[in-house]
Amino acid sequence: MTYIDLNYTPKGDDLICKFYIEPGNGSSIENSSNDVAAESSIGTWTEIVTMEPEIAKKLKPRVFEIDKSRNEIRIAYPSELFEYGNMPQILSCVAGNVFGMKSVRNLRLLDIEFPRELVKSFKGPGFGIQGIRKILRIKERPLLGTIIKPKVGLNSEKHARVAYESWVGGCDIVKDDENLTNQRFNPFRERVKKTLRMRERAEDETGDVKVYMPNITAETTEMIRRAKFVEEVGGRYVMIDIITCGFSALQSIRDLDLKIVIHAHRAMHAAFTRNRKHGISMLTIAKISRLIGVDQLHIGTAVGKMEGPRNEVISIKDALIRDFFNIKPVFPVCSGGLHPGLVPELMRILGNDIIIQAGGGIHGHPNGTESGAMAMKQAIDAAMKGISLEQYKDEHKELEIALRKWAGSGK
Ligand code: RUB
Ligand code: CA
Repeated sequence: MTYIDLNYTPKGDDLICKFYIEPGNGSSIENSSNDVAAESSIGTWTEIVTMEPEIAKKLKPRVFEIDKSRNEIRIAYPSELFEYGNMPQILSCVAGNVFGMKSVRNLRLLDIEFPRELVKSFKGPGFGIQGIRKILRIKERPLLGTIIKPKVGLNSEKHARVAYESWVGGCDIVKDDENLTNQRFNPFRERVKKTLRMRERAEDETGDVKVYMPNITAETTEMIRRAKFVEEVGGRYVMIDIITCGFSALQSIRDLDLKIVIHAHRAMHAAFTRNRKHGISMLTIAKISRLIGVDQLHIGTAVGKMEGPRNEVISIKDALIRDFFNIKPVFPVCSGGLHPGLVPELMRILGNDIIIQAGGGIHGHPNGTESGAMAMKQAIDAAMKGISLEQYKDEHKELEIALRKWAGSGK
């Protein structure tokens, strides 16, 4: 059976996947594309006697585009192939066995276009950018967050203390790191209670709204207990390592419909997003996460310590905020190796609708966390006013010290 139909025009309810493809030994791009379309839908390695013409008629996908100069193909899948609202099932089709077939040497899922009805079967973010800006009462500037450092090791008292210093220095958001959950040296419930108490103190002292994002990452039922606990004790946010937990676990949290913003950390994504020829693009992960319903997602920085080309980071940001049927826009989070000296460039590339997070770039300030937060906030203020850091630092000593310490780093 051939799945190639270059005259096919996709229908409105088709799901369209764009792949980068390198044929395996001896195969042509046409044959390999055919194999990908077959394995991800109704076919297998040989003709089968159980195949009925009706099945093929209803469920057969079409390879409708083959661009040999770029090794890119597009496949249109009839939406009947998919269970609505079931992301694991959708991915088991279009991002499942295909990556392991001998027929492809390399295969990368570059993008998925979801049809309206399938989109409508997911909730999307509960809050999104507008909802979050409303909670924090910040209209235009980027939000400023920090990750408590060291990543792990502080006890709950010290953790709460560092959080407090970050907030009074000017951070809006304080978050746990991706590998801090419920270790003995810093138990989850104790940490949440103590840190939220400090949040109230910081709010009283500054008159601003502050938020804490405890990392609830765990086995799903435990994660649900933790999310409910956060809501009970007055938290407004949770953070989840969405790749290590899995999309289904994420959906279980989203489906609780708590009055809680969901921050998504993407630790482990690079195991399959980094290789430009094989795996799944971060753009695809971003779209999936938005559909299921994260409110904030790490997208990279285009500057700083983490890998990720500038144009790719921009396209991920665009995918999080552009119109997507009824699905709210997700707040893009820039994080990884950031410090005040990189802020204007970051805002120039990505705009103001971002969350800027710094861990080392705040807690590494020679005068401590509070000064570190002040320096980051000063850098944002300078960029918002269109004043260069060189000029702004003359009147802002925290910024001046930070710029000196990290001169040239991350550029
Ligand atoms: C950053 C940090 C985050 C990274 C992850 O700390 O803890 O885990 O942002 O990378 P620091 P990404 O500011 O000290 O570098 O955001 O690219 O997923
Ligand atoms: Ca981290």
